[in-house]
Formats: sequence, structure tokens, C-alpha cells
Amino acid sequence: MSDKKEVSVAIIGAGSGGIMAAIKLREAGISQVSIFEKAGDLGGTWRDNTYPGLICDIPSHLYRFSFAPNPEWSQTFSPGSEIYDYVRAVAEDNNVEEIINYNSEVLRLEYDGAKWRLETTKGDQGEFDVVISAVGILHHPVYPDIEGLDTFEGDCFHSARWDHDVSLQGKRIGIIGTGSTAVQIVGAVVDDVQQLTLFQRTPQWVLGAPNAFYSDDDKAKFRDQPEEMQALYDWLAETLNQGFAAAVVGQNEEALASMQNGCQQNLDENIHDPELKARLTPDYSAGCKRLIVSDKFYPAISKPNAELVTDGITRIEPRGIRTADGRLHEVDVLVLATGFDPHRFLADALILGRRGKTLNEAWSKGNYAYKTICVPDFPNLFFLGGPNSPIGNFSYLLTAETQYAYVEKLINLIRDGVLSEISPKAEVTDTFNDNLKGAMPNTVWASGCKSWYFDRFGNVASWPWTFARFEEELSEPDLADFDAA
Ligand code: NA7
Repeated sequence: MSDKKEVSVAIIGAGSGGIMAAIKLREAGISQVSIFEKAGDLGGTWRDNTYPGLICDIPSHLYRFSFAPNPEWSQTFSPGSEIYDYVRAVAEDNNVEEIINYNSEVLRLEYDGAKWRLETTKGDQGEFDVVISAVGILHHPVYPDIEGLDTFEGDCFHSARWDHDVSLQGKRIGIIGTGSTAVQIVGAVVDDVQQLTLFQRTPQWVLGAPNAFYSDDDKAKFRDQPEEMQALYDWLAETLNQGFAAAVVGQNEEALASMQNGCQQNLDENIHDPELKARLTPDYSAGCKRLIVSDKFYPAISKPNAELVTDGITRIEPRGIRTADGRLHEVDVLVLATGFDPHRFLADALILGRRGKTLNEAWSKGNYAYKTICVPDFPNLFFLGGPNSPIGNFSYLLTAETQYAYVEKLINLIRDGVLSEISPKAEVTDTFNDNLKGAMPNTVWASGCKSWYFDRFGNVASWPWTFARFEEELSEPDLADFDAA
């Protein structure tokens, strides 16, 4: 029998992070684990996004839980539905569904000096020693504030709310946005539609990485020789860490230049019309906005039935979109590929910490945390994918597992009776965040573009250092950084 103290844990969100945390908590011997999920299904962003052409821009063999390597990935960058199936299978294999409370959006969390009382849309859910927020960042769709949007008479939906009852076959489709989502949709639907009009506010750099299929032999090899699959993982992780992830935080100029050259080469080789090329060429560095990976976009936008519109949108009318040059672009279906608000976290809930302080008050000048994990005055509330988590083109699964391992160590301090309440010291948290802000100007994200990495206060909300530093910072909790209680 364990002499550890029993703790109860509430996890908010049944996406990849929440599912992983539930599996690992139970493995660690914590039996009282409940997940509260606002929707009626698990899978997070892979549940919400079902648009045609959806793939993950992280190589599949890197985008997996460490404890569930998957020999069956179909492609270098596998389709979203396959990732959803993978996350679901991992949850089922580990009996996670039995602890998920669906349609239970957290409305209120109140710390009473010892425990968190949790209330959802289904009412009072009782008290928990620890709360882990795994709410993700890509699930609050942003709808554009364009005059007349509600007057459009055709079908109109956000890319994350794709209406599969609407056939695109032979229709005129308009797409607003040129992020990863829009780029993937364009490549997937251009051959089905009569006319595709893409409304671009800002051009994007696109890396033309091919999306190869794994053969049956490849999959058999990964199945029979797991060490081969691990070797591929290690190579991908190393390549991304040392290359891209270091480049975007100013630690690898050569890799940054090579990324820039790769994007330019993709543009040069695939866009032959100089006028179109000029309009597709960004005026900022590659990597400043989240890098897009697609070998389909440029060929697709060059097709005779595709048009890139770069005149600004002035308003939306019943039959289409009016641009600044006075032209009305008539469309039957309008897709809003206008992104997400990644900075909301728990903003829709009332989170009351010590002395009745709310999390929204604490974050009124911007979200912050100690090492991305926890916030002063909100004891035993831990974040996976929290403020300033690495959100450059990086595997969230890898990030979340690294954060979880640290959180488990914090929870063990409670289980072992070392501390009863864990909250970081305010001054240590301030120093951490001052350093973080000080490092931000070295990153490519701050080099002169607008992107969803910025919060509403104009601060970049990513991790400004290498992934190695992330792992190092989260390797072992330093008790001196926490309030003694
Ligand atoms: P993104 O990357 O945030 O892209 C949103 C796009 O929508 C972007 O091109 C925006 O232009 C455009 N946008 C947003 N509002 C408007 C208005 N009002 N008018 C015109 N254009 C607008 O979202 P995605 O869904 O593509 O990708 C999100 C992440 O999901 C992606 O990075 C991957 O990690 C997966 P802007 O560039 O701001 O001028």
C-alpha cells in the first residue's frame, strides 16, 4: 500500500494534452482523475477541424505521444482525420473515456484555501486538490469583423465549423485568409469547384515539403522493428530542434537562411506569372508568421479557375464580396479561414484564487505564468500548453508531455507531504517573465509581421528560447521558487 497522500485531480479539456495527462496520472497511481470537456467528443482541435485538405504541419512520426508510437501513419504529414483516430484509439486503449465528463464546460473554479471547487455547465462537480488546464489554443474561431457578413445569402462557415452538408462540386467558392488552413483548403478543393477566389490580406511564406506516403513495407518495418521508428523520431526531433526551432529564436542563422531560401525557391519554381508572384511575395522574413508547409498551394492558385484577390475587402453583400477596387466577387460558398484566438485559455470561466483574486484580473495586462506552468496566487492549478508554451512550428504533444512531467513532480510534492499548496513566488515569476520578454526581440516572430503569436497587448506569446532550454527549465522543480505552504 502506498504511503502517498491521496490527491484528486480535475483535468480541463479532453484534447491530446488532457488525454495524455489522464493516462499518466493514473499510471503514477493517482486514481481520482476526472476530465471535464466542453464538447460532446474528445480530440480537441482534431475534433473541431474537419475541412478538406486538413493535415498536421508537423511530421506524423514526431506528432505522437511518447508512449504510443504509431507505425501506421499514412504520410509524412498525415490527414487530420487520421490524427483524430489516433488520439481516440490512444484514449480507448487506456480507458480514458470512462473519466471524461462531456458537454461540461468549466464555468467556475474557486480555491477555498485547500481545494478547488469546480462548477461546469452541468452544475457543481465537487472539490479537487489539483486542477490541470489542458484547454489548448486552437479552438476559439475568430470571425472577421467585416461589414455585411450576416447579409450573405449563400452558405458561409468558419473553417473550424465546416459544413459537410454543403457540396462544393461545380460551385463558386470564396475563401478569406491565407494561413495554413486556407492554403490546405485551396490545394484540396480547387479541382472540384467551378471557381475559387482566395482573398489575401497578407501573403505567406510557404515551404514546399512533399507529403510522401509510407508504403506497406515502411509500415511493416516500423511495426516489426520499433527501433527503426524510434530512429526516425529521433532524427525528426533533432532536425526540427537544431534547425527550425533554433532558427526562429535567433539561435541558428544558417537554418533561418535555409528556410528563407527554401520558401523563395518554392515560389520561384511554382509561380511563373511575375505579377502573381509579386502579389504572393511577403515583405517579412520566413518564419515570422507560422511557416506554412504545402506543395499543393502554388500549383493550385495558378490554375485557370483560381483567382488570388489582393484588393482589400470593403464589405460582404448578399451575392459576394466587394473589394476596394469596386468589384463584386460573386460566390456561392464563403469559407472564413480566419484563424483562432489562441490567448483565451480559461478567460470564459470565473477562476477565483487566493483572496478572491480572479485569473482574468491577474492576466489583465497579458497572460503570464511561471515557466508556462503555474501562476502566483492560484495554488495547485497547472497548465499544459499554458502562456508562452513553445508554439513555433512544434509538436504540441512533445511540449505537453514535457510540461506534464514537471507537473507530476509538483503533484508528487503534495503526495509526499513536502508541500500542500504549490504556487510560484511572485518575484520569481516576474523575473522569469522579464527574462522572457527580454529574449523576444531576438526571435523571428518579432521581426516585423503580424501573426496569431501576438497577444492583444502586442507581446509575442511564444517560448523565445530553444526547446533544449524548455526541457532544462522544466527538468526539476526548484522548491525555492515556490511559496512555502
Ligand atoms: P491563421 O494562421 O491565423 O490565418 C488566418 C488568416 O485569416 C490570415 O491570413 C489572416 O490575414 C486572415 N484574416 C483574418 N481576419 C481577416 C479579415 N478580417 N480580413 C481578411 N483576412 C483576414 O489561421 P489558420 O486557421 O490558417 O491557422 C492557424 C493555425 O492552425 C496554423 O498556424 C497551424 O498551426 C494550425 P493576416 O495574415 O492577419 O493579414
